[in-house]
Amino acid sequence: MSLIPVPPPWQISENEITPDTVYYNRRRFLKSLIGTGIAASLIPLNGCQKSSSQTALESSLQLPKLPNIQPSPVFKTVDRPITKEILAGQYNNFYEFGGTKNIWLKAQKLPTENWKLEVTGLVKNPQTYDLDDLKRKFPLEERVYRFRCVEAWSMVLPWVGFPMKALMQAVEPTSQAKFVRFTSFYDPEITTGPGFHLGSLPWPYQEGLRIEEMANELAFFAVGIYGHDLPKQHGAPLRMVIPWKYGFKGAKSLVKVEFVAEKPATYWNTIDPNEYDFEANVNPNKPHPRWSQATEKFISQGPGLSWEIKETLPYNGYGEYVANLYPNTP
Ligand SMILES: Nc1nc2c(c(=O)[nH]1)N[C@H]1C(S)=C(S)[C@@H](COP(=O)(O)O)O[C@H]1N2
Ligand SMILES: [Mo]
Repeated sequence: MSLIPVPPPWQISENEITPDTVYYNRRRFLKSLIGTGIAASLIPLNGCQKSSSQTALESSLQLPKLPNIQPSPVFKTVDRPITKEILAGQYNNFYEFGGTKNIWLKAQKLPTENWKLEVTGLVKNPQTYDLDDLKRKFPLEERVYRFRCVEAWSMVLPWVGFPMKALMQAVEPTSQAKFVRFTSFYDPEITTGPGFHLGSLPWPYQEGLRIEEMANELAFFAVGIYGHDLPKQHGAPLRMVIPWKYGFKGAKSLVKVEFVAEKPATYWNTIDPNEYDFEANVNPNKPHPRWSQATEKFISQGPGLSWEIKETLPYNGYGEYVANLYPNTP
């Protein structure tokens, strides 16, 4: 796979793309919470560092191609182009490794060898899978999905993976299972994001779905992107992709999937339930308490970081598949 060199200014800082108020407030909020200067951890790059970082970025994306991937017959295009790989691979959120948009580099510390996914809780067949098991047992396909972050930026990403409902069929949830808790990799020796050692943030990163949401055709486990294994910054080796919800619902680097009876506590919802609700469906008519969700900054082709303002769609454009899950939403 040939990578397009990143044109200067290739290193994107979040305040170039997020409205200043958003940037300031989300950062200020975290800052007040953990008492440390997150904005200060943005690394200014000089020419020398730039080229070594650029090489590091390119090599972080040069990963084994996944063989025999079928394109999904249904989810193969959307109304806008696929985001350039080199932009998607350097504009990430992964708070375990920091609160800035240069965490793609810090995330390279994530150890992905001998990865295990434990599937447990209210199921008939609890399982512990390794990555090869997952890739062998489940039908891998490529799905091109819109991706919308709660911070009002968006991309289109070509994920490779399998539907969550295939995993559900394998483990057979019992009738008591009403919710599912997803847990990300956690090791305070390695994941050195802001406040990690202060004990004030609700690590590990966890997310949750209702069981009917997990069973929806669209809910997806990704083991790859752009035709190859998942880069660490995207949540290697396995992450959730829930395209009709805000990006934070898609926990990265999963180690555990647990079927439970009660609604699980989740990371952002625990930090601030008014700003990050459990359901978190993309909804242009429901503003975030501090900004509108009516439009989004679509990051697509570059060169460098550029975006187009697009209208945000209800359920991120996937209403025909998921609106029936929410009969009480107008
Ligand atoms: N474990 C973990 N998962 C996470 C996050 C995180 O900080 N930690 N950030 C979330 C947010 S806010 C977004 S927008 C997406 C970003 O995914 P990407 O970096 O692959 O685009 O990951 C989500 N999953
Ligand atoms: Mo996000």
